[in-house]
Amino acid sequence: MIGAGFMGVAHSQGWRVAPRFFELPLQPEMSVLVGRDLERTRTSAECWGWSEAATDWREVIERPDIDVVDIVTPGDTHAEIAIAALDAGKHVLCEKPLANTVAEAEAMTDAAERAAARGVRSMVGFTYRRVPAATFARDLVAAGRIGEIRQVRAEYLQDWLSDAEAPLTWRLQKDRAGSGALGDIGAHAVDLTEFITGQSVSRVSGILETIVSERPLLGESSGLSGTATAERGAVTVDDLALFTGRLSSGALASFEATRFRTGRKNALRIEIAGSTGALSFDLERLNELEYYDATAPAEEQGFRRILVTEPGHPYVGNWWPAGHMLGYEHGFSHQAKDFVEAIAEGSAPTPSFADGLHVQRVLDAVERSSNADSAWTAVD
Ligand code: SOE
Repeated sequence: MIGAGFMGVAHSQGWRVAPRFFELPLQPEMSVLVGRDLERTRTSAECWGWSEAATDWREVIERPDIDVVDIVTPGDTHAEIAIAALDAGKHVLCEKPLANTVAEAEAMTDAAERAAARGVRSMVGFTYRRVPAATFARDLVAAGRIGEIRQVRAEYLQDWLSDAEAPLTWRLQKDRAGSGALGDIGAHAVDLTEFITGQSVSRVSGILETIVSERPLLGESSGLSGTATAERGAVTVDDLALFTGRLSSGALASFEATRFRTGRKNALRIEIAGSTGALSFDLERLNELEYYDATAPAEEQGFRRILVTEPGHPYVGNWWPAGHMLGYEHGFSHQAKDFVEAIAEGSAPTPSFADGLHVQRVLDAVERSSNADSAWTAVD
C-alpha cells in the first residue's frame, strides 16, 4: 500500500478484516506499507498490521513478491504510481478521484486496458457503492421497484472546513488535489448516482465557488486537518460545487458538494424519484434506506424506513447476527473482498478505471461550465 495517511488506515482496516469475515478465494498478505518518513511509516505499519515499512514505492512495485498495489496518496501521484504498477504486472486499487486531470485519467485507463489483456486487474475506490444500503438501493432500482427515474437529488455535505482558520492541507491545493469539494466529495455523489440509477451523466451546468481564499499553512498534520502556523497561503480549489446533470435517460439530477455546510458531518445523500416509487439514502444513517411505494393503496402510502441489517441484504450476512449495525469502515472490507474475488475469478472489477475516467470527465465538464458562466457543457 502506497500512502499512510487517513485513507491508508481505512484501507488497512479493510484488508485486515475482510479475510476474517468473508471466505476469500485468495488470502491477502499485508506486505509493505510505503510512506515518506521511514520511522513514522514503521510505526503505522506495526499498528495496522503491515509486515514491512518502506519509502521508495518504485522499488516496492518491482518486487516479485508483490501482487497488488493499493494507492492511497493525494491525487497528484496517482497516475505515475498506477501506470508503473500496472506496467509491472501488479493489480491496482486506486483511491478516488482517479486522477487530477482527464489527461492523467486517460493515460491510467489506457494502462489498465493494456494490463487487462495480460490478466492484470484494476479498480477505483468509490467505496460508498459498497455500503449495503447503497448496494441494496441499486438492486431495487434494477428490479424496477421505483419505475422510470424522473429526478435525482444528490449531495455530499461536510463542515470540516467551515472554520476559516483551519489549515491549508493538500486537499485545498489544486496542484495536489486537482479540485476541492468537487473532486473530493462531489466525485462520490456522481459515482453513487450513476451506480444506483444505472445511468450516466452526459451534460452539466455548474458553478464553483471558493468561500475562504486564504488560510494558515499546515504545521503538523492529523487526520483531515492539523495545526496551523503563522504563515498564510492561498486556497486554490473550490469550496462549493453546485451543478445540474442530464442523465442518459434524459432525467435531470442536481448535485451539491461542500465542506462548509455547518452541522452536516458526512451527509452523502441521494433521493431518487421514479414513476412508481422513490428511494432516499443518507450516509449519516447508513444502515437505513427510505423507500416509497407509489403503487400501495393511497391510505398506506408514505416513506418507510428499511433497516438494511438483514442477512439477505448485500454483504450483511457475513457480519453480525440479524439487526446489528455496520459503520463507515465496513465498505473498505467489502471493497477488498470484491477486488480479491475479481482477481481470483479473472473477472473485471468495478468501478473500473474507465468508470473513474468518466467521473473525471464529469468533474472537468463542471469546471468548464463554471468558467463559461454555467453554460450547459457536454461531458465528453
Ligand atoms: C474528506 O472530505 C473525505 O475524507 C474524502 O476525502 C473522502 O473521499 C470521503 O469519503 C470522506 O471525506
